[in-house]
Amino acid sequence: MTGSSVNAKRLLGRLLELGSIGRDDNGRLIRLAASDTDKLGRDCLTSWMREAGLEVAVDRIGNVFGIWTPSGAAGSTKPLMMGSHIDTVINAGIFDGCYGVLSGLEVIETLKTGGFDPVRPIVVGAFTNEEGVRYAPDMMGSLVYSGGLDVDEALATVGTDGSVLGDELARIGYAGTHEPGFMQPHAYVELHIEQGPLLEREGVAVGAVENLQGISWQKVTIEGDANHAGTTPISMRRDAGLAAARVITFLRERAKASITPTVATVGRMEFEPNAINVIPSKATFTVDLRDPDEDRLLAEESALAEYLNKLAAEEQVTISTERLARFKPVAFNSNIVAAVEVAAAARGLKSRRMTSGAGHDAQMIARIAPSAMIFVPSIAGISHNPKEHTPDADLIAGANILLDVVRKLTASED
Ligand code: HGY
Ligand code: MN
Ligand code: MN
Repeated sequence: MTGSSVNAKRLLGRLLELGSIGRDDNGRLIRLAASDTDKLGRDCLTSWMREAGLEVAVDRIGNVFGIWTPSGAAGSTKPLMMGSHIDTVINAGIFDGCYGVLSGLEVIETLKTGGFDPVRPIVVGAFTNEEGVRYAPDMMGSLVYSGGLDVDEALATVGTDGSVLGDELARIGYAGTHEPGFMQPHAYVELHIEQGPLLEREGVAVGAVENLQGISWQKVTIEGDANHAGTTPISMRRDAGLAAARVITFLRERAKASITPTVATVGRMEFEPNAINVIPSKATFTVDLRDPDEDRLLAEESALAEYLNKLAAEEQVTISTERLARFKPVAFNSNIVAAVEVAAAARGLKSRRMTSGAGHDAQMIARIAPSAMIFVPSIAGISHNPKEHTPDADLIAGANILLDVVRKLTASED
């Protein structure tokens, strides 16, 4: 039957092509939100969308949508939406986010050329700033789209490089005109690499993602006194660097002792004056706390706050914190999760229900539409790393599951 499977060669070729865009002189893939390289990625994606005959729409926060409205769907208002992101972290792999966007485009092209006539429009979105590396919070474009953050407030966000998001979107030509949320999805399905070890370890091809853990991001600033590394006795130091190091070990010990799969990460840290023979006067760093259980996440946040107060007294430093992002755990739509399992079984693939450890745009779109995710295995669970890899057969299998689920969700008005 035509259109019963995606065009593997086209999808795999596009993943490699998009994955080659935005590499620095050392070959590292870096497409931070609203940067010049993000523009190049966006330009490539929108050219593919136009070649596929889709209407391309960009909203005010720069979310990009490829829209297919076939004759039978013209009257229907609520589209079936797929999506993810094409912005990356620093020195990224080529699949995180891009796989879901390109597979969504591939599904539309396969259905369109296969003569399928959906009852509703089908859309694929690439949401702005999912990674949150340059501008916090992460999942920003989908958060704004789902009404969780005012668009003008988001556009005013100052980045880690001092840039302003709205200015950068205008500079790269992606400050769109559509109001975020201009298309309220009938349902949303996101295909993504697992970015964890479970599927590979269990030899399961498909993850039917039923929930996603809560995320807490904050910036911590510790201020002490610069002093001479050689002459200042330990007892007289107000060492911001030492205090920061104690926070890292505190977080690790708490996470290891937690009764739930709590994770804690200090991913970014800066010292001032950052000199080999000067006791740091200031340490600025980020804390990323996550837990599938909201009460546990709250408990971890208050345990950290309490520890920071104790630490400030012990090390005679001052400590301040700034919230950067806070998202509660999200449960996905059980009917769509079941549809993923049925689709996998129909193709003779093993699937398992699972929780997402990573944040995703589906976490935000679930606020406005029934949503769910499909995972495919990540080799050794590696992601946010150029070694990120998923075998071609798994990539194509996942895209075919997305195809089958989308076909089911648009074959009739339910
Ligand atoms: O942080 C996350 O989980 C996602 O990669 N933005
Ligand atoms: Mn992602
Ligand atoms: Mn990511």
